[in-house]
Amino acid sequence: MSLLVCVTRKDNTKLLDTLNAQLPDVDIYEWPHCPDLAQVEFVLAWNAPDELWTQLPNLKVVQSYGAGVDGIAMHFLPEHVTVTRIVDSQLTKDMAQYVLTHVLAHKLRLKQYFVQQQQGVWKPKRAHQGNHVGIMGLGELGQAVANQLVDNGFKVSGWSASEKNIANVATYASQEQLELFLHKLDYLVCLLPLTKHTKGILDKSVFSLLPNHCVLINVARGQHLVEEDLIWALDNNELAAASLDVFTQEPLDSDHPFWLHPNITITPHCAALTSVTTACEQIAKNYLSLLNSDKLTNTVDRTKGY
Ligand code: NDP
Ligand code: OXD
Repeated sequence: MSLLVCVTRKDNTKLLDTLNAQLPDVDIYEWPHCPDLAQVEFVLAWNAPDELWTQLPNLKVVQSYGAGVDGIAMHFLPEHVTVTRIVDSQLTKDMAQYVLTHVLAHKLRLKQYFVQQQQGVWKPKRAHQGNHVGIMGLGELGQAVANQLVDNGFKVSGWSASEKNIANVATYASQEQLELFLHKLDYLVCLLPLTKHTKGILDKSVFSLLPNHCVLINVARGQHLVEEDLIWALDNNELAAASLDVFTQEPLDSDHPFWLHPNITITPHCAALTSVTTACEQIAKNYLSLLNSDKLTNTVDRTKGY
């Protein structure tokens, strides 16, 4: 049995060194350099190409090299294949701090003062008063973000597929309660997984239900957002601003209109980065669990797709 690493668009030197150190007796290969794909039972994947999944007759486990599993084309995988993902307390803390920072940056008008500084303009204004943050997705990350915001004095609402009960958070569930969830928000944070139900969810219809001073923070996936609808909403005063960490195409094209839009803040998919060290501990543990026929950790519900 061997372990195949198919992590694309990243430098995998440290990942492979750490994995080899954690699993010294295991044959670890990096796609596409694998002498016998029939020996592969465990794949570590990130943005793996579709053609990989049809070449692995003995595949048993696909481990995502991140919290999201949308880069694994699950419809190619036989039903018995288990999919797992990274759940890491540091990643969760990083996400909570990223969202708090972007809410506060807007509230305190930091972008505006940055522009004023470049122009030598002295023009103080009171901070934005809106205090109500709505979070789409109340999973590992959404709940941590909710708690961080509550701890910092914000009024927090959350929306998820199933009902939740979270202290000091007003919760809404399912499509029926989406409008109710949206209509009084000052900030909308997207922390949904990317599935066929959530693709394109951040569109004109959602923006038109939000107050027009609302700020969008998308830290989930670029494909949640209909990009032209965001530009339309910002240019027509349907939304005040957006902080975007994720994009349909990454890296973002150098001529993309988001770069120069005065009301968009861009970060390069760095809100919460996978730590090689903690990820490798989880990967090694899951690999050994497969070897010993033990239960794997952080498995995904394949019927739900997250
Ligand atoms: P989880 O799977 O733990 O949580 C997902 C949440 O979304 C759940 O509360 C779920 O509801 C809810 N949800 C799913 N589908 C729907 C739907 N159709 N309608 C309403 N709610 C829905 O995910 P995580 O919190 O761990 O991560 C969320 C996403 O964040 C990842 O999938 C990834 O894309 C992104 N991410 C981004 C990073 C970055 O650096 N920018 C870093 C890490 C992750 P329920 O609880 O009822 O099932
Ligand atoms: C993840 C990410 O899903 O970094 O872990 O986006």
